[in-house]
Amino acid sequence: MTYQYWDEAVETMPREELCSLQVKRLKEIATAALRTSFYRNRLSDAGIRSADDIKSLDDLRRFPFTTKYDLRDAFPFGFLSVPQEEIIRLHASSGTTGAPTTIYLNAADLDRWSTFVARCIYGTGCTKADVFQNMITYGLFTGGLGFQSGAEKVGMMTIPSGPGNVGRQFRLMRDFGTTIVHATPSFLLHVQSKMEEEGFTRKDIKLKRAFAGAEPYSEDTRKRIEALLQIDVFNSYGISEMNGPGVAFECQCKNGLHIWEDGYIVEIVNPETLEPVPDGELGELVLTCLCRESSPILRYRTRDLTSFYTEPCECGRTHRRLHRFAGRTDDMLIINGVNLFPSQIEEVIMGIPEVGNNYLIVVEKEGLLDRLTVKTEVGPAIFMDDSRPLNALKERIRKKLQALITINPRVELHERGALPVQEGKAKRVQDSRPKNL
Ligand code: DLL
Repeated sequence: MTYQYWDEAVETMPREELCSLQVKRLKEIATAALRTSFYRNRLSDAGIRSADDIKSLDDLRRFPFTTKYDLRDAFPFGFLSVPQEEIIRLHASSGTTGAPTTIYLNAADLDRWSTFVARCIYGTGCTKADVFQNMITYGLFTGGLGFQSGAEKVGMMTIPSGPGNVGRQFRLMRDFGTTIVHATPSFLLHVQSKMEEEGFTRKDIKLKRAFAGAEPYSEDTRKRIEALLQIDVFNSYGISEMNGPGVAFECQCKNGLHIWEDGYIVEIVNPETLEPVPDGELGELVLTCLCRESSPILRYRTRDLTSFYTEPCECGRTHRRLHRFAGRTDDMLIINGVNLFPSQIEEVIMGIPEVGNNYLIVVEKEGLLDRLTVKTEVGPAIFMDDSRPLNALKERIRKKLQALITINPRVELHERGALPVQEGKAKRVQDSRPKNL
């Protein structure tokens, strides 16, 4: 296989050189951070008063961690390191819980970000001849505009469709010959399940690839989307505090996400001790953004759980790879004392072909006990008025879940289209238990 690189020299740079580049950039970013009201005192308290106090990457361990709460406390301008007139764009995370967190970009920051996104897109094998339909939310969310500018940099014709209106999505695909789409995996599944109803077949569209991210999903979900739409699906990871998409992406090998180490310093730590975990072990991803000077964020605790691949990738890139995300530290459910990640449930149900494309996890209190119900839609081969196969399927799902998660869940089967669908990130868990009990 021949691999395609956006910037071969950087993507295959020997590790030693890559580390030197990181030190150089860390000095620049620390200099910018020392200009912000948030970091000024914190960094000098840690003994970093100028770039000269940084000699090697080990010095990063002296930097304090930054959390979402810090960003909220310093809202709106505590992280700004340049005069506001230099800023040309702001993005904010959804802020569904509390104040939004905001990042600011100047022209150089924006150019660097779109170059990273272009690198991700190009590395999957796309070229300027492709037609790109961006079915993700635009606006303050980084997915829309972030991918838009990366795709434009690659030179593809881009269709900024945004999410929603499945019929229109298919018409755009057919009329303009869309070859690549970008969406959340849950929206891709929703789009696929509506294809027939909207009067389309696979032959009407030229789709080859999809970029799927912004929310966790299992390997079986990837395979399901690939099989149903007959395309290649590439995992895409990003987080608004680190610009948004373009942080880590799968290459043509589709085997783990390369994280761009010329743009980010990557640590994986034990979320309790905050000490680095041994290579290959699961831990919390901590990122230092080296590519945005106007609102620097250092050692950011993402809450996302992943691990490093220990062996190099076949494609020749030297930037390390992350395993598919296992969930977030704050996503973990504790059900009658058993720890459970929603991704474990998805792993089971998306591997069962008779199960449909949508599901919901419901947790309630029943007396003193927690009760877990897994609601799934059924696939097109299952009919809701035939109770024998329905009951057999229910029992199969229940047993498989119980074997993996050691909790005995209630399983409910629903007709196709009966469970709620979000245009943005899927809301997979409804937890109605009283808090702090
Ligand atoms: O979701 C940025 C993005 C846009 C990524 C488009 C990919 C594509 P936030 O809204 O700040 O930013 O949400 C970031 O989403 O901390 C993860 O918990 C989750 N997440 C993002 N990508 C993945 C992925 C954007 N591929 C949060 N797998 C992160 C698992 C993901 N979780």
